[in-house]
Amino acid sequence: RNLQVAVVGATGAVGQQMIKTLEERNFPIETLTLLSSARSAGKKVTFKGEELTVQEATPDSFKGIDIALFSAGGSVSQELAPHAVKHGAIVVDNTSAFRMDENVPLVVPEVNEEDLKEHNGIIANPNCSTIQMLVALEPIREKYGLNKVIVSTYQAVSGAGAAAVDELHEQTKAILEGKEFTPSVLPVKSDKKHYQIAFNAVPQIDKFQDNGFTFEEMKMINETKKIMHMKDLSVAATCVRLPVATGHAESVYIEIDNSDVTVSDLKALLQDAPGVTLQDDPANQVYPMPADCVGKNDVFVGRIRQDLDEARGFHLWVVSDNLLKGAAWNSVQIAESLIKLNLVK
Ligand code: 11C
Repeated sequence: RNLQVAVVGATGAVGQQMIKTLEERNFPIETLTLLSSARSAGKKVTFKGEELTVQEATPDSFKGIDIALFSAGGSVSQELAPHAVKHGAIVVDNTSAFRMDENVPLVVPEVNEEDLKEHNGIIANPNCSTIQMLVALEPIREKYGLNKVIVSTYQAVSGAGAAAVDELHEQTKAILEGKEFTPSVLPVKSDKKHYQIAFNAVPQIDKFQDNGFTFEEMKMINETKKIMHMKDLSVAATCVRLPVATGHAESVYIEIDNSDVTVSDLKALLQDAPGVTLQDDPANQVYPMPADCVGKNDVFVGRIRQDLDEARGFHLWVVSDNLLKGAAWNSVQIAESLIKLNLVK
């Protein structure tokens, strides 16, 4: 049957991509309800050639809704997701509000789709940088075992929202024109200091925790262990923001259990892995880059090398559109999996 679907945060960077993805996938929708804060209510959005008016999200907005895709910030999810569940909806939440809650499955369909069967109304969509890394690593973990991951990220500003993209454009223009500017969004809008992002690299994504890691880094560490069901996996992350609009890149070092694996084995494995496009031909300078990945749902992997000292160590370069597989597409894919597994009543 066709479903009643709601998008909460419909005017945001991810919300817009969710609507586009629902349309592109021809998701079975009876009615699409677009919800936002009071500030954005009244805006018009086109879906399948029809102009829809965005409405203010309230606890009563979810009557009759089957699936609600949330991407309007953690506090909105905290407040409204329980109301949506009470009205019978399944919530797919793209914020960090419920990710580490043990009653909430945290799902990347290529990795742990079966966890959806344990849901209690809310399903969490992982952080963008975690998702793309795990799509690349899961086939390796499954076949050869995994015991260590060290990742450094090169993340795009759209991960911090549309205002961060505007800030990158405005600063770039100001610098090229020799004009003054005052950073006010990045690295973290609500933190004390703001720094230039244009022509820069900023080693802070989200706020610092007491252990010296940022929250983004801790998300990559904790979410990886939860999704892979490996609480003892050794994971470390350093997350860096670059002046790229869209497309996160990651340099990932892994150590596997098996000591007889070659680069060719890993390439053959990833060539056929779900959700992965292998772009790895150094002789012809073929490797993934954010500019080529924008607008595509896959995770792109290249630069696969064996470590020069550790036979079980490999280096990979992993790139994906952070608004698609990192957010909107993974959420819609979860909704498709819910239908496939017969979990939508
Ligand atoms: C960024 N990864 O690039 C963040 C955005 O927990 O869903 C996603 C935040 C989240 O800034």
